[in-house]
Amino acid sequence: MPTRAARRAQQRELAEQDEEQRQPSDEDQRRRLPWPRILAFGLIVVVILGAGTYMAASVFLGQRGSSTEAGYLPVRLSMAGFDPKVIQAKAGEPVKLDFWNTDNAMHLDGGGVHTFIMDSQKIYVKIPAEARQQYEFTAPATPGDYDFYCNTCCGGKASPTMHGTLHVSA
Ligand SMILES: [Cu+2]
Repeated sequence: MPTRAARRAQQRELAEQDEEQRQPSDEDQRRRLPWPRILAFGLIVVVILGAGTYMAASVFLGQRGSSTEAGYLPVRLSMAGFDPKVIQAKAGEPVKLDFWNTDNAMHLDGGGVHTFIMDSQKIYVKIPAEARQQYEFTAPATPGDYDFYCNTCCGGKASPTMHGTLHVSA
């Protein structure tokens, strides 16, 4: 019969052997595991950077629409038409518009250009792709609703979405 001490020594030896046998497989796992983690980490980085870029771009475009030169009304031009569609003015007084075209050159047939045209006032303004442009003119002396439109995209003058109204009050 082995003594208790001898049995304990044997158990310790067995435990050590177990650990030795386990170690290589642990190392294998360590060698194999990082790859999915690295890929997941990379994916997260890409998603975060993408979201950050998108948000930065939105903020930038948003600023173009809200913070503008004093007295100028931001008017956005896009495939959806004019925003706002109705522009308020006082008869005979200056109308100051801050156009910003949110489409890029790849977007439209005419190289991304939108136009602001008022036949009644002989106004023709061309706003290049992804550009901002201030324009000032004098409102008609006669109160009423005056049509304006864009003729470079989406059916142009024939398309109702490409029209807007200058509402002139006395
Ligand atoms: Cu247009």
